[in-house]
Amino acid sequence: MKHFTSVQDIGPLEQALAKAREVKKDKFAHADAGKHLTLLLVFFNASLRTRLSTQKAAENLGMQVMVLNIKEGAWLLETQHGVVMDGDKAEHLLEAIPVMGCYADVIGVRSFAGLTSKEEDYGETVLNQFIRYSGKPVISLESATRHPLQSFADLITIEEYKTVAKPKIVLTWAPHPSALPQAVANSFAEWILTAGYSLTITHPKNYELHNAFTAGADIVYDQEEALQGAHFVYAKNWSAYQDPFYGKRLHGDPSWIINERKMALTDNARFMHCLPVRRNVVVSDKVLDSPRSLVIPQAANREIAAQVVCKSIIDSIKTKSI
Ligand code: AN0
Ligand code: CP
Repeated sequence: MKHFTSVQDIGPLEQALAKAREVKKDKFAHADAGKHLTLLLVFFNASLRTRLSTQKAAENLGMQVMVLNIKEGAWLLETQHGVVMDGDKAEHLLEAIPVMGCYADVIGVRSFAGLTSKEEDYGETVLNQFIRYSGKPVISLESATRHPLQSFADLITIEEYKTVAKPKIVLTWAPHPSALPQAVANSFAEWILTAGYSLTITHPKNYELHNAFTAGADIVYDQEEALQGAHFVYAKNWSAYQDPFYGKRLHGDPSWIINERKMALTDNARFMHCLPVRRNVVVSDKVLDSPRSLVIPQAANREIAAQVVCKSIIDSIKTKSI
């Protein structure tokens, strides 16, 4: 694997899931594989799970890990080309990225959607500059349009907890007080559909996602109808994708919360969320605290997903296939 930015990069999912099961059996089976290789994790946005799980996964493989938080102690970075840099940004990505590439063998990048320009966000302008100018393998730690490490962990979790071969999986929009990216929802849809599962997506009108991610899913505007018979309920807020509403929080209709009454419509479904989650806005305490909730196993599987990805990149570096 050269870069890891979407489900396309991981190869056949059956093999990736088999590797995840191997990692889970013994996290330290390849404890020296990454010796003398350095992973740099660059964060343009906040993170709890991604920073900890990816660092842990890389260290399980013997890699050295450096973390750079752009908003805490680094020079603020200009990302646009051709601008007169007389504002608050002291350094350009055009220098910063190749410099990072001098010190790191692999670079992980978190850069959320700005939600002001669909072209910039869906053109992945920051992630693509890391790929282009670092000369090193790049791992997405959530880019403008996707969060593949999260979706891989979500798929591992579904494989572990499913009780029927073809579960009914429902992705539901949920309320939130601010405008959030579409990345988690896009990626979840992409991975679940690529894995061959049927997916139902439910959201209020005007919250339609980009059909490049959702083609093949059933879109149901009535949340209660969508939840009927579900085995997994994956809740997530996202802002509008469609024009003229791109990046906007159109409303936070509280009736879309996931609570016990909604879960009672399902086939004893498991509740999933990538975290961080707003209690009693997205989901009620009772659902989140119930034994049906998988949010902690999902977070635990982030380490496993990251380790499969890091190992695959290490193998490519060592065999000089990249
Ligand atoms: C982010 C998002 O919705 O993309 C990160 C989720 C992993 N969530 C928030 O900003 C609350
Ligand atoms: N789920 C997830 O990516 O969490 P963080 O934003 O805390 O990394």
